[in-house]
Amino acid sequence: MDRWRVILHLDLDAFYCQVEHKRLGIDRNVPLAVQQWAGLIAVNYPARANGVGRFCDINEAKTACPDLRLVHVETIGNTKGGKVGAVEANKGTSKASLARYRRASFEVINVMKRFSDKIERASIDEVYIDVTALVDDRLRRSGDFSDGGGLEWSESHVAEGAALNPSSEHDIRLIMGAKVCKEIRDAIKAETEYEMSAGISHNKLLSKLASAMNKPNKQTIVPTSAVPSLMSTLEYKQINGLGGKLGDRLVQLFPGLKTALDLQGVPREDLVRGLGEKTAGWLQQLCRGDCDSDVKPNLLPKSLNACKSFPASELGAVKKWLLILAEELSDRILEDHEDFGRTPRLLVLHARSSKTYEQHSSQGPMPAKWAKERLFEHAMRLFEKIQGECLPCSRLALGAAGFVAEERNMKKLETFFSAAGEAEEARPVGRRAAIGTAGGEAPSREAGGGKRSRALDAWVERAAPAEAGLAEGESTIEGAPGEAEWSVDRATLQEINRQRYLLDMISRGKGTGGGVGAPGGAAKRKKPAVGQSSLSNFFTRRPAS
Ligand code: DCP
Repeated sequence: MDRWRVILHLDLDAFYCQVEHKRLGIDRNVPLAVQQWAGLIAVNYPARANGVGRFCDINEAKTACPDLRLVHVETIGNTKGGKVGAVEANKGTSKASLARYRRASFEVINVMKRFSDKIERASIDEVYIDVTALVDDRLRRSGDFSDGGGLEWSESHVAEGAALNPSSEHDIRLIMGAKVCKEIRDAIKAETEYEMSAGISHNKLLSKLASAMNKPNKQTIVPTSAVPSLMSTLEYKQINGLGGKLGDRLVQLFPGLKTALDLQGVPREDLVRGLGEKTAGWLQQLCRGDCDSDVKPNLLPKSLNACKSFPASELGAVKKWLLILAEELSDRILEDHEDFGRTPRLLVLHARSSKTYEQHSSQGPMPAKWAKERLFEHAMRLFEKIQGECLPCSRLALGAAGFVAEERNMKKLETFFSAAGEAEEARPVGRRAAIGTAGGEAPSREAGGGKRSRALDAWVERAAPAEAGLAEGESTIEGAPGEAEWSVDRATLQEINRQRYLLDMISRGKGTGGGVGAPGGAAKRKKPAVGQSSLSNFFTRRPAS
């Protein structure tokens, strides 16, 4: 285990409930739950104390806690006389919209960005932050902690049964990480009102386990000395990645084993026989509390999606849902454009057949205008191509992908990504570390001028559609299509990849101009120099709508 790293996992407590408390001005001590149709999807801690849980139906919840305030998630749709608008929640005619929770999530991220530029959004309400470099800086500036003197961790819990050793340099790093974590949580509380629980450890696996140990609104440190006892009680299915199909396979292969420690005892050859060499090695590491996965900065979503599942439906109902999905996607594209100045080049449709349960996909150029009517027309054309295979249909997902930045909006993106770097620069000992989207490996920092241009060309040439962000949906879209199915031409894909490269450079704090990578200092930003002419053509060459 790399015990030099310090990784935080922050998780908003009863997130949707907090958003509704703030939006509606409801006191936080009032029991509250967020409802979606007949079920509860979020329950606040006062309601939990009264026996309300996500498993309750509305009547059970009301019986257990008569004072419970129920707030329905925002809904979108409900076509009336051809018009679309948000009206009464009705599962048959409308869909849930997460817009207000997504906005709240970005408010929180905006505060976090001031502290670190290595932030990975794991879901709408949880992030990993790699604060290793910040901890280095703080320790360097704060002097010698070799005797642990002056370091305080009373604001943090420590995993049960473990103790911090103030003369261990690794534990000192975690204590400093805990101080940073508390600062981040305090700033978020002060600026957004939202409360979070957090975990502090040396890797993503342990910090995620830690953040759940003392909820709500508390933080927990897991030092390596806690790992043996933690693994002896931890049900392996609770480990990130072992809850789903792989977990089921493990139950099948090794019935009777429950904890991570139990799995540690399985001979390697048995693991290899059942799961293959690679998975077996990875699993053995996980069961020892080890995980070398990096925090992958991913603040710019690669695609925007609107999805809906419904009972088996014929064409009439599919049209109705597509109109509603088009409305939601239109809002999301406009909001994204406002925030980041990007333009999606592809419209992607996934539809699931209720007969075969297979998902089919179809995609084409994004219309130039993003009004819901235009998206709907284009989506219908995409659906017509695959309707033979997916009618009756039980699920639709409409997505925007293949984003490019308009030249005039590059600045907007640079500003978005430079927030963390500039905050650091303002401090006496600054640091500008890499930040990136979760894209492919872009050419190295040292590359400059013509060298970088050649590196760019090579990278573009290598890039497959997946690297253009085309095949990766948000978690709501499964089964992304393969390369052969993409109906856009190779030139468009190459341009999208070229754009991805530029965005990647910007998002890594390298700017787009010749001053990129000046050692030890902020990147000077000039107008894009790389691929300038083809980019200019590209900006003016919008697809026909
Ligand atoms: N959510 C949802 N459907 C689910 C589970 C959750 O829509 N089946 C939403 C509502 C939650 C949010 O996602 O507020 C985050 O989910 P979490 O599992 O993190 O739970 P909470 O944040 O609500 O509570 P906790 O404090 O236990 O993390």
